[in-house]
Amino acid sequence: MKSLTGSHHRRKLTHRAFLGLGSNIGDRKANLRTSLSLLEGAELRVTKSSSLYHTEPMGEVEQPWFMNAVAEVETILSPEELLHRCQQIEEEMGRQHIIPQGPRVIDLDILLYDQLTLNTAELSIPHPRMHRRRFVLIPLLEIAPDAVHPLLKKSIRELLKDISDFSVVKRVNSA
Ligand code: PH2
Ligand code: MG
Ligand code: MG
Repeated sequence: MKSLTGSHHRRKLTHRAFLGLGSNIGDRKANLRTSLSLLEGAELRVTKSSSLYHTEPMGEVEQPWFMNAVAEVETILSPEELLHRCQQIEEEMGRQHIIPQGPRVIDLDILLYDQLTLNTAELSIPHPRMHRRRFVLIPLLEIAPDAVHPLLKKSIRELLKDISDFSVVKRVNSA
């Protein structure tokens, strides 16, 4: 067995990840806030969160407007553990998987996890559509303009310059 003290690559204990939050059923603002407080715990701290945004639904499904936000988290959870934590909260909050890409009480997506790239049947990091979505990049610009997309090697600021999504993303006036 390997000695604990003599190990030359000690595993990094905390990771920085960005999560995308979305809701378009019920009290959307309350749903985003509840999901953030459910995420917090001994294994995960929410270190930054963006403003909330009213966003035009993207994709094929006709559905109500969303409220979206992003959060920076510090966590000791692995990517898979973090995914399961997000899914557990989605379930706890009553999310039903009826229509793919359709209306939901809460959607929690892993956008970035350190500079990791990962592609399994269960999970792709970075989120495969994040660079094409204003409802993700605009809130990210607010809290992490210089975060780099590990595959495209571009910052959030740069990704937004190239984007061909012109859907409406309006910051909610905080009062
Ligand atoms: N999520 C989707 C599909 N379309 N549109 C907006 N504006 N916001 C979302 O979070 C969203 C969407 C599927 O995850
Ligand atoms: Mg999702
Ligand atoms: Mg999603």
